[in-house]
Amino acid sequence: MTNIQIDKPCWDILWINVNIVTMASGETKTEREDSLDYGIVKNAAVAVLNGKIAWLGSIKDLAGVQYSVKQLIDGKNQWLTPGLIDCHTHIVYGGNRANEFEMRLQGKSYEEIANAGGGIISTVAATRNATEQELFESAKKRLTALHNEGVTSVEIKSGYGLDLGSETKMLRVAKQLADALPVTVKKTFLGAHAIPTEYQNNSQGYIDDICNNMLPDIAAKGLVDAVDVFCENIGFTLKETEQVFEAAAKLNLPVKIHAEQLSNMKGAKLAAKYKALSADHLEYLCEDGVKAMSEANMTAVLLPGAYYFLRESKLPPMELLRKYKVPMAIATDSNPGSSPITSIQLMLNMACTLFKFTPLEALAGVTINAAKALGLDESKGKLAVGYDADIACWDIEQPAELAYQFGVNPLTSLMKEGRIVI
Ligand code: DI6
Ligand code: FE
Repeated sequence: MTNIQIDKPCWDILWINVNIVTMASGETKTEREDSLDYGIVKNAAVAVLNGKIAWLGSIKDLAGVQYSVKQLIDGKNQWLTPGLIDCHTHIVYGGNRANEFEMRLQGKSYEEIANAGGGIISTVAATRNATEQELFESAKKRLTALHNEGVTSVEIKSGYGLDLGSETKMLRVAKQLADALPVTVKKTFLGAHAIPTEYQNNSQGYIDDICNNMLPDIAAKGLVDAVDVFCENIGFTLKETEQVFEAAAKLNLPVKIHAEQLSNMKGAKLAAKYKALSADHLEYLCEDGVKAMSEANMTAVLLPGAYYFLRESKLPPMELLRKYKVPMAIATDSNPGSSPITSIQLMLNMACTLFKFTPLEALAGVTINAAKALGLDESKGKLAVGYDADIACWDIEQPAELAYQFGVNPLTSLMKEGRIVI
């Protein structure tokens, strides 16, 4: 009798003695979409080849597999999750706004400070004055802090330059960060974040500049993955938002929106018309908007750090988002004004304590659903064969611990596209 010769794979790395949280659930596509599950496999193994997950499953099933491997990692019964994804940040900026924090505690509101020329505009001045190197150095510290907590992908928005040169400078820094650290960076153009002083009382002039000049130029340089607008009573109107979305559509760029953070402007519904990747903040979102988001297959990005730091009291409509099965992501919104926070682990905790997420929903919010908010859900956000080997290893006894406690960092190792980076 002759043995059938099977080409046995030679894996780069094999994790053994691990418990895995795949975040992949259900047998059929419909089930997968409708149910959220940790997708736990205890006593598991994960094989990595060419930066991708090549095999995963129970160690028992591994016995029936023919393989060889270059490097074996003993996970010592720790837990693996997908690398975490912070899908909404503004980490590139000059200066800080501790002075405004002090003013708020003396009784001024965030809107009052913004209307008096502080707020976003004060960070714009500091960002314009900063050199590219200075912006890079300060943002690198923030990105390193996120990375040290298990983050392997991040979104970075522009929006503190508000002119062609300065917005380009910010997005170039975002690109340099991707080269400097083992983190995937998605770059979002947020030129429509505030009206710069040059265009005071001429918001239409600024929108025209964005649509006809800034966005096409920056997109041509390959510095934009998506386009965002701050649609708000202290930001841009629905009509202005739509003009920016039209300009993005012409360039085939996906859109996102800051909507319903301080008031209900129906921004999420408008974004649904443009099949936006996500609508973000959403405390004031109404049922109409939730329905529209659900129909457009959008992700809701909720930002507990901004809610906490601004001492807001209106909660996002969690029950409606659940009812209409809108995937919910969470993110740091890391920025100098409303969320000077660079801890994704704190967001996991706050999503539960402030927004009533379950620990499972919170973890989905920084993995599978965060990937969807960035259009990365075909390659990142879960542990599955063919997906990128972005893997975080945690010294915990159960996955709920990731949201339950805060302060001691349980991350023991981090893999980025097949490479151990921590
Ligand atoms: N929403 C926010 O929470 C941040 N930007 C935005 O559009 C605030 C930005 C800032 O205050 O600097
Ligand atoms: Fe934001």
